[in-house]
Amino acid sequence: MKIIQVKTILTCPNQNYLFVKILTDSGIYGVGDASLNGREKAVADLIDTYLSPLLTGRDPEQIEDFWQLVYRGSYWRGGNIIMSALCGIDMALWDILGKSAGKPLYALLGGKVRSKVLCYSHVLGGTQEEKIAQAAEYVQKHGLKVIRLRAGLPAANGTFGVTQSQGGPKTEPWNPEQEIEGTVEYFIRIREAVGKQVGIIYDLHERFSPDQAVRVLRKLEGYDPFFIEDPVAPDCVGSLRYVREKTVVPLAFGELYKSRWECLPAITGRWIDFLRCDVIRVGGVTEARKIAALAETYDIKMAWHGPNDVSPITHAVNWHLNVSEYNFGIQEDGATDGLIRQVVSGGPVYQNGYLVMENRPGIGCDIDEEAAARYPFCKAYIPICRQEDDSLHNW
Ligand code: KDG
Ligand code: MG
Repeated sequence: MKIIQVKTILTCPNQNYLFVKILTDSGIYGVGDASLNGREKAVADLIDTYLSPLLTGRDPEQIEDFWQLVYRGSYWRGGNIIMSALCGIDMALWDILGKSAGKPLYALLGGKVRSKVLCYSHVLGGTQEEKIAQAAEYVQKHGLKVIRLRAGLPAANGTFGVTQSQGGPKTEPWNPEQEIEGTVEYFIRIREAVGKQVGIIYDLHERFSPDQAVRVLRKLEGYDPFFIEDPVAPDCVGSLRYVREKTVVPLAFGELYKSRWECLPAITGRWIDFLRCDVIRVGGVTEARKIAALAETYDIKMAWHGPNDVSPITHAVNWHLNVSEYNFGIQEDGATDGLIRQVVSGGPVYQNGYLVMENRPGIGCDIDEEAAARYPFCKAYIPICRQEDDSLHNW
């Protein structure tokens, strides 16, 4: 079998996504997700200009060799743009392998060790009252066992998310003292609303300094968080160690890591309980399974990043990893049931607090290219945060 064409498909069904479709001379094709929120065109250009010519004429089964060719062969290693491009291709190659073997991806990864996937969903809503009502409703209506809250002035409207502001990024305020108080108050109110049986996750989104993070986490210790996500930024490894040494709250970390090597200090130091890498950001299935194996070695559970800015293809890949990896913890399920469902078919669906998926060869998703063309790319930015003195802060 030989690769005859590599296509990039950039589409904006409410939110930009970048897909890769690899066609072979056997008629089998594979699909992958290379979406990188706010920088999609840069990834598409890398694939179209540099990577597609390297793929054409190759045997699609040489997945590891192609991964190494892109990672090491370009000399300039890693980074979000290269790794996202690599992921789109890597996923499509695994999809081709599964389809040609007539097996779902999880079977190629060693087979199922579980039948369904525990997941958590986001509480969105506007005011704190609306969010509290929404949390209780989610639990009741969808049977969710775990819910996720997020940083960003809980009492204010629309302070989190992706904007399609053509002129530039939307600016959101950041006031750490207000946020520390708001986070703790919000968490306690949600705990009271949903009871002890429901797990609560709080995403602090890398915004606090180490000392602020410790203040929040210590206040939350008595309220049984399922885990607290990204209390500090990943740039300074000592920050995470500092936080770990000062709290017993379960910690989840890693959506900004771009490689196995970046994860290593947190894994070997066992500063975290859940590793939350994003499959797209680490270069696809090939790297994801190595990362999961490393985490298993150190008794750390996987909680793959699954926001709504990755497509149902990535949610499906997450699911295949989840059912086949021994050290699975929980799966984030950012809502994927908007317009994107017109473009991508397949992927996991809810069933009473779990994610299940139909048994199909490969990843189990397909792209409707005509539907994708109906939603052309629309430049968008991730918001930024500024403090009261106007200085920029991590969003
Ligand atoms: O594009 C940025 C999002 O992927 C990120 O903000 C989502 O933090 C996130 C999460 O945990 O889902
Ligand atoms: Mg997060």
